[in-house]
Amino acid sequence: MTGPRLADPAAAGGTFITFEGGEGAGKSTQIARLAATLRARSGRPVCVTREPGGSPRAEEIRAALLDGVAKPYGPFAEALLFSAARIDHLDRLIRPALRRGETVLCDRFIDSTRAYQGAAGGLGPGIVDALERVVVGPTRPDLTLILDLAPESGLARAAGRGARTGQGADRFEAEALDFHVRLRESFLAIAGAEPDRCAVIDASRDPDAVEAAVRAAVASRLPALLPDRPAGAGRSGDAA
Ligand code: T5A
Repeated sequence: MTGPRLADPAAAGGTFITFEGGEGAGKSTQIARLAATLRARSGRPVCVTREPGGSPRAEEIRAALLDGVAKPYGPFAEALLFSAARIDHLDRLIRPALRRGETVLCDRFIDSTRAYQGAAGGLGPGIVDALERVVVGPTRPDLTLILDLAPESGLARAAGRGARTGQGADRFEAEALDFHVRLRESFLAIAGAEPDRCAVIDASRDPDAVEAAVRAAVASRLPALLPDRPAGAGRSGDAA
């Protein structure tokens, strides 16, 4: 067990890391890089997943949410749908992987509900907290990396990718700039309120520099995951 979730019986042995931030902050890019590093160096299996989604049923809910199907019903209904997807994701993928001792890297989790439906969407903190308690329970991240970037830059990156792939803005990318400004403030406030769990990463730099900052945060917060030398390497020469 590398993290502080000893109270969570579902987590025995595993480590749960989440990536958070605004649109186009570079989470997917950095998760792929960290997964490759951890696979090479930690000696533990790594499970990469995302929210909304991550399990077949949750992926179906994701498609509806990103198409804006739930938008007319308001942030509470959207939060309930994100929660329904999260319940399935936790039960089918995250908790079993943690029980097997895997390192789970998840692109977005509870902080996105706090920021998108809560702070930016207007859903009261009482409801957000209550949903978290009943949906997530003790399965909390050991470490949350918050990729911080000016919303204008993140939206431009997302738009650039959309132009290359032919995909238009999704339901949340299409929100007005002040929504994205509130998101950024909310993620920074979460990091300020929970410094033991969260590390803020400056995501405005080039991908290699961001990767180095992510690695440094993981190495300092969860040193068992990033030993100085790859797991199993150089055992015969350890005394040297
Ligand atoms: N949501 C989610 C809620 O409202 N409530 C919730 O509870 C949850 C869980 C998910 C949406 O759902 C919302 C939030 C989201 O709006 P999504 O498609 O998964 O939708 O959206 P994002 O998580 O924002 O994913 P993106 O792919 O848009 O952003 P990423 O993963 O942060 O960025 P990434 O790595 O794909 O990079 C975007 C582009 O920038 C480039 C990449 O090559 C890519 O083209 N890039 C960089 N360019 C310059 N410098 C760097 N350092 C770069 N890093 C990446």
